[in-house]
Amino acid sequence: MAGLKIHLYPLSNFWGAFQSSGIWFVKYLGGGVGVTQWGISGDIPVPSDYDGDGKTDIAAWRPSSGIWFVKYSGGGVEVTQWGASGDIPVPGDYDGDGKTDIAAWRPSSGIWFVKYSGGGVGVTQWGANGDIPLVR
Ligand SMILES: [Ca+2]
Ligand SMILES: [Ca+2]
Repeated sequence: MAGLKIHLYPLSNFWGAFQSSGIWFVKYLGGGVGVTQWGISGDIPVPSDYDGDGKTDIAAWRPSSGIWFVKYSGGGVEVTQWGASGDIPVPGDYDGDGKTDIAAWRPSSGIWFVKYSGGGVGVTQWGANGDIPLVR
């Protein structure tokens, strides 16, 4: 495992560990563990509840192409191009419908690009290069 980074997450229904090679190790709060290959080396883990069922979905963002790979906890997969190389993924529920919205923040311009789960797009300039975007 030398050279592999592990990201750890406390999430709604599991503890997640994303290995930089693209392997997820999941420990469910209700018991049991899972190992899933989702993403590749270089991807950024962006787990959140994209389908709004109350359970976290495994997801990865690929900086080289800006493509999001979401594996819905309720079943199904979404592959969406959103953002570009150099952006920082900032998924969150911006429209308040209970489903996480795909979003990217561009450090060079400070612009937030939000793809609302309820439909439509939001583009907002807020912040500047060097800032760290926070989403809750
Ligand atoms: Ca979910
Ligand atoms: Ca939403």
